[in-house]
Order: sequence, then structure tokens, then C-alpha cells
Amino acid sequence: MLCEAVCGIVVETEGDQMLSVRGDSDDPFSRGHICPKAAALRDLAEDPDRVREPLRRQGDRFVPVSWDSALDEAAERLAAIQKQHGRDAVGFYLGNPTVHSYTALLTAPLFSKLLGSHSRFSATSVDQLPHMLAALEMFGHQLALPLPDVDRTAFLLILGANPVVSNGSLMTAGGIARRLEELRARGGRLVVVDPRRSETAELADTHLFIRPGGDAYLLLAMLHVIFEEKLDKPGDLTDITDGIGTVRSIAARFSPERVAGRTGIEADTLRALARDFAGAPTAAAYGRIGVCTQEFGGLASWLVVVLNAVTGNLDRAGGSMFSTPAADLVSAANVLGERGHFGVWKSRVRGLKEFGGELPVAVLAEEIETPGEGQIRGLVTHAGNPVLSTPSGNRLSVALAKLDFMVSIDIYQNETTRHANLILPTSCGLERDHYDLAFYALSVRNAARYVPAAISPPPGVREDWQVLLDLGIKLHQAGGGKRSHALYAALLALRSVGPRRTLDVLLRTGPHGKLFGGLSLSSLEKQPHGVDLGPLEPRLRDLLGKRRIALAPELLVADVPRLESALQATANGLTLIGRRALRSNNSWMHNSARLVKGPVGCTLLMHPDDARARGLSNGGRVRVRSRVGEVEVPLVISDEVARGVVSLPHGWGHDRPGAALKVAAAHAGASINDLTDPAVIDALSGNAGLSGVPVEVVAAA
Ligand SMILES: Nc1nc2c(c(=O)[nH]1)N[C@H]1C(S)=C(S)[C@@H](COP(=O)(O)OP(=O)(O)OC[C@H]3O[C@@H](n4cnc5c(=O)[nH]c(N)nc54)[C@H](O)[C@@H]3O)O[C@H]1N2
Ligand SMILES: Nc1nc2c(c(=O)[nH]1)N[C@H]1C(S)=C(S)[C@@H](COP(=O)(O)OP(=O)(O)OC[C@H]3O[C@@H](n4cnc5c(=O)[nH]c(N)nc54)[C@H](O)[C@@H]3O)O[C@H]1N2
Ligand SMILES: [Mo]
Repeated sequence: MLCEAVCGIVVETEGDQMLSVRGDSDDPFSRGHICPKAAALRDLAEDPDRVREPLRRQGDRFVPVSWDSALDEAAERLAAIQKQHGRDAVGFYLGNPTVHSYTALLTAPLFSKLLGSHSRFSATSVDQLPHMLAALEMFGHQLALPLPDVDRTAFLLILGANPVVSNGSLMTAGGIARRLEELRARGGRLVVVDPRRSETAELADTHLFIRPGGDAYLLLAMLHVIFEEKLDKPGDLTDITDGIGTVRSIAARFSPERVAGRTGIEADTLRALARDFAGAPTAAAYGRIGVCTQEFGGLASWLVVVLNAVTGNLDRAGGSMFSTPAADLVSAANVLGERGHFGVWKSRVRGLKEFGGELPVAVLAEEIETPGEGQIRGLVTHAGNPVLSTPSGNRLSVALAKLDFMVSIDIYQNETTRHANLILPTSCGLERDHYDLAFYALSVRNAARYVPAAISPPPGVREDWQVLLDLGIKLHQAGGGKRSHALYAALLALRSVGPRRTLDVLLRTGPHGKLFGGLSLSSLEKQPHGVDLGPLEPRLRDLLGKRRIALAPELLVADVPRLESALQATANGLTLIGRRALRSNNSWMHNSARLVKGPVGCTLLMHPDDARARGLSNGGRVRVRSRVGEVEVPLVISDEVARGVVSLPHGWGHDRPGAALKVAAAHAGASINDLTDPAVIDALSGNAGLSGVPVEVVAAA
């Protein structure tokens, strides 16, 4: 519902009153695990600040309007912009919670197609885009994302992820701390590479402090040692793998001695890590946000997969595997020929490449600001808060205020949606039925669960899919969008049968549909604790079809010189990285009193030596300054961050006028994305470089 770990919960209700939320110990996958966000589901339902009926902005106030007039106005205004200025003049931003709603996942792409605009954006380009690009280039499918087989591996190498807090990402694994403890209890080893001694690093056998952005160098140095010492082990896939020679010759240039300075890790340590990883009976390297939201995100994401492949760990038990989900979007997309694409068109102002039909969100503000044909004048947001979640949010905020028209499908009047002319509210959390369509495809064990809504939604809201489809249908009727009758008919058809039918078809035709007497929506409904579909099984050959594995795709190889030339760059000053906390979920759950109570969440962490050098004291307020902005926050001095590194969580900064979140405003904090720089991207993929921002820190006046 709001987390990739998909933990089973038991909700006790009396009518539409929720009495309690607890972990479901009968869930075979999450085994009773729960975190504070689950309890906060109740706060979402009961939050007096939720938007519970469509709102229309009049000056700086919002007033309630009927659904009919809201949808009509939205469609007419958007259609008028498209008719006058072209279809690209209306942008569309899809936020993260979209992925947590199967009904939105199954309808948003259709709305997007009907809108027919190249100005499409999502949270993908402040998140996992580099991983998807590596998958597209190596396996020919943007969603063919390998997962660490946590439950069976003998050696887990985690780079730039903190699953003990985040609950795991692109790795669905409820109760991950227990799984990591089980790994160690069976004699396995856990190594964490992170510029901060994270909660996950605390559980590890070894934690290596890395200089931000150093992962690609570290991975190449490991490969260097593996080839030099002939530790590479061709696995079962050798006959369908191309490019190993190219990888070998690239790695030859990156000895541990050469990259030690840039990674901040001694050559001997890098050598030992390579030997241990390659020598383990099974091993899995797993990299997440810390390796992809940085300047070399594409390369680092690619090299993680290469390391797994070269050591014979790709697609084998205990290594790095692919799930076989009950509703298999990868296979379905294969059948439809929709595997993803890159660089088919480019952004108007800066010329950045599209990926999978979306432009990097780092260009959103400039595309609104810059006059000319194709300038964005209208915007639709769905479940997104880009003012707090994308680089230079303050600048984006100014840009949003200049739009001719904006409509936000959202549950809150917040930092982003306050700029909308109309806010269209949907149900959320426990108010709707639920199947984790996206996350079972990323699950470290095959599983499935479908649950009905636990409570009724507020009477004035609608379901996300209804709003998306109705807006699309009305847009077409108003003469906007792509003038395709087939698309319009598809929207009408989906509107009348609903996305539940689509889910049922996916389940019935999926890999588990014919087994177990045929999995379907109704068979899942009878098993509300979920069904276990067994451990991961090798399936890459099946996913590839007739294609081969490209271990050294040209696009990635061509980016290596950029990495090599950056080797000389010396670090002076401080480098800013992000952080997540258990009681926080991106930018939108700070209105839960249960989550924000206790110690202040939005603090800057700094190493004692760096604080001393600047005469800063613990608890004092500091001013953090980057090329694009500055914020003021309290300082916490701690050796959990490496020297030269400071860490600030994202998702804060709730003091903007016009947002209507009382609890969040009382715990406002400041937004790290007022410091992150839209000019700093992974030049290969276009993903935002959120981690590794150069900053100065001084005492606040
Ligand atoms: N409680 C909570 N859970 C969440 C979320 C949340 O906001 N709160 N957000 C959800 C979402 S949308 C996502 S995508 C996932 C993300 O899941 P994770 O990727 O596990 O997220 P983080 O906790 O940000 O972990 C990233 C780690 O990378 C480190 N890091 C930063 N820069 C570098 C670098 O250059 N190299 C290396 N090696 N490490 C680096 C950081 O110190 C941090 O420990 O979490 C999800 N789960
Ligand atoms: N500096 C820095 N920036 C980051 C990150 C980082 O680690 N560091 N992490 C990045 C990552 S991984 C992500 S995924 C993005 C997230 O970026 P976004 O998706 O833009 O932002 P969220 O904070 O997830 O905001 C979600 C929005 O959806 C609304 N919402 C919640 N539930 C529902 C629902 O059920 N229906 C509808 N219609 N609306 C709903 C909320 O009110 C809120 O407006 O942030 C990114 N930004
Ligand atoms: Mo994310």
C-alpha cells in the first residue's frame, strides 16, 4: 500500500472505524513483521487534513466543487492548451505512490497515451532509472531487474542501500533485518558499502566507508582483481553471454591502487573484498538508491550486474535472480513488444534523452520556464510531490506558479498541489483493494496476495483509476489529447469493466495461473494471508527469449571515459548525501503525529573532525549552502558519517505557504532538494544526481 516490503497486516475494524493494525504472523512471506508506517495507515484514513472532495483554487484559497464540474473544467482547460500550443504543452508527472496501487498502475499508462504528450515525467528519474537502463541494455527489457537471493546466498554485498530502514527497494523482502540475521546465522557474510554507518551497516560483518559516487570505481577494481587472479567463474549462461572480453579490458585499467584515493578504500581492502566475493560458494551484489542517484549511476548499476555475472552468480540460487511473479508484467510486455526504449526523443531545452517514454524530471522546471514551441503550460500530477522530491524544488515551485493550468490527483493540499487549479482526491491505503503488482515482480521469494479494502473511503473521493480514466475520456471529448479513436475506446472499455478484470487476466495467464489449480483473483481472495509460490528459480533464458546477454553494452562502455577522467577530481569541502528514517516515507507522511513525534527528524549529520574544523557544536543550527540554494537545520555531530560527508534526509520542508498540513507544518524541517542541483545528473541516463552534492556548512546567524 505504501511500502515495497508488502508485509501482511491484520486490521481490526468496527464498521469503518479502525481499531488496530498489527503484523500478520500467518503471512508466509513477511511472517508478522511490521514497521511504524503500517500503524500510520490509520492516520491517513483519519487525517482531518486529507482532501475529501474536489477543490478549486480561487486566489489563494481552495473551495469545494462537484466532481462533474471539476472534471469538465480540467478537461476543457487542458484540451484548450493542447489545441492552441500542441500536445506537448501539457505535462504529466507520476509520483511514487502510483506504483503502490495496482489500479493506478494499470490505468495511468492508458491516460498517458491518450494525453499524447512527450512532456512526461515520473519519480523514476530521481530513483531507479539507471537500474532500468542497465536492464534494458543488458537483457533487452527495462523491467528485467535482478534481485539478490537473500534467503539462500552465502555472501551479500550491499552498496548504497539501507534496507533495515527502507525495508528494501527493488528487493521486496518483508522483515529484512531478520533475513539478514538468518544469513549470518547460517555462516554467510554481509558487507555494506556506504558513506554512512547505516542501520544496515550496523548489522554487517564489514562496513566500508566509501566516498560518495565512488561505486563504479570500486566495482571495476573488484573486477580487475577477479580477472587478474583468474577468479572469474563462467556460469550456466556463458553460451548466451557476449562482451566479457570488453569488460575484462575495461577493468584492466582500474586497479585497486588507482582507485583507492577516489573510493576512500585502501587497495588491499578492495583486493580482499574481490577475493572474498568471488570465492564465496554463492554471492549476490545488490545496489540501490546510493548507487543510482549519483553522477555515475548508470555505470554503477551496470557493474553490479556484471560483478554477479562474472562470478557465475547471475540467475542461480544464492546469487542474483529474477522473480517469477503471478502477474508477470515482463512477460506480458514481451508479448506486446513493449520492452522499453531510450533516446527516441530528447528534451526540448537541454536535449536529455527520454527513457521508456519519460523525460528526466531534472528538466521539468526549465521546460516550464523556457518560452518557445513545446513549452509546458499545463500540468497533471498524479500522486507526486516534485517540489519536495526533485532537484531544486524551490525553483520548480516558482515555475509551477506560472503555469496556465494545473490539476493534481492527490490526497493532500501540499507543497506541490497548492499550485494546482484543481485537486482531485482519491481513496488511499486501506480504503481500496490491493495487489502488489509491481513488487511481487521484485520479490526475493515468489508470493501473491490480494486483499479487499478494509474500510470505506470518504464519500467525496473517487478511486484513482476512475479519476484517471474519466479525465482522459473527458479530455478526448473536449478535443484534446491524441485524436485516436482506438485509445478512446480502450479508455471507455476499461472504465466500464475496471482494472480488477485486467488483474484477473494477468493472474490467470501468468506463470502460476495454470499451476496450483489455476491462480486467479477469486482463488487469491480465498487466501487473504497470501500464498507462497516458492523460492526464486532460474529464468533468465526464458525472459530473454532469443536474445543474448550483453555484458558490455555499447552505450555503457561509451560512458567509461567520463568515469576515467573524473578519477582525477579531488574532493575539497563537504559532500552532501541523503538519508531515510523508519518514521518517514518520502515527503508525504509527516502529517501523522505518530510518525513525527520524538526526536527531530530533519537534522544534518557531520563528522566530529569536520565540525571541529568549522567551530560547530552539536545541536546548533547550521546553514547548508550549495550552488542552487541554502537551508537551515540543526546539526548532529556523529562519526557515523565519513569525514567530508554530511547527510540530510529528504522529504522535509513543510513550511511553504498554501499547503494545508498542520502536523507537518509544526515539524517542517527543510528540504534537501532546495540544495540538489538539476544541472547535476548522471550524464548517461539523465537520472538526477541527488547524492554527492558539494556544499558549505556554516553556523546559522
Ligand atoms: N522508512 C522509509 N522507507 C522507505 C522510504 C522512505 O522514505 N522511508 N522510501 C522508499 C523508496 S521510494 C525507496 S526508492 C527506497 C530506497 O531504499 P534504499 O536505497 O535502501 O534507501 P536509503 O535508505 O536512502 O539508502 C541509500 C543509502 O545509500 C547511501 N549512499 C549515499 N550516497 C552513496 C554513494 O555514493 N555510494 C554508496 N555506496 N552509498 C551511498 C546512503 O548513505 C544510504 O544509506 O526506500 C523506500 N522505503
Ligand atoms: N534528495 C533526495 N530526493 C529524493 C530521494 C532521495 O533519496 N533524496 N528519493 C527519491 C525517490 S526514491 C522517490 S520514489 C521520490 C518520490 O517522489 P514523489 O513521488 O514525487 O513524492 P512523494 O513524496 O512520494 O509524494 C507522493 C505524493 O502522492 C500523494 N499520495 C499519497 N498516496 C496517494 C494515493 O494513494 N493516491 C494519490 N492520488 N496520491 C497519493 C501524496 O500526498 C504526495 O503528494 O523522491 C525522490 N527524491
Ligand atoms: Mo523511490
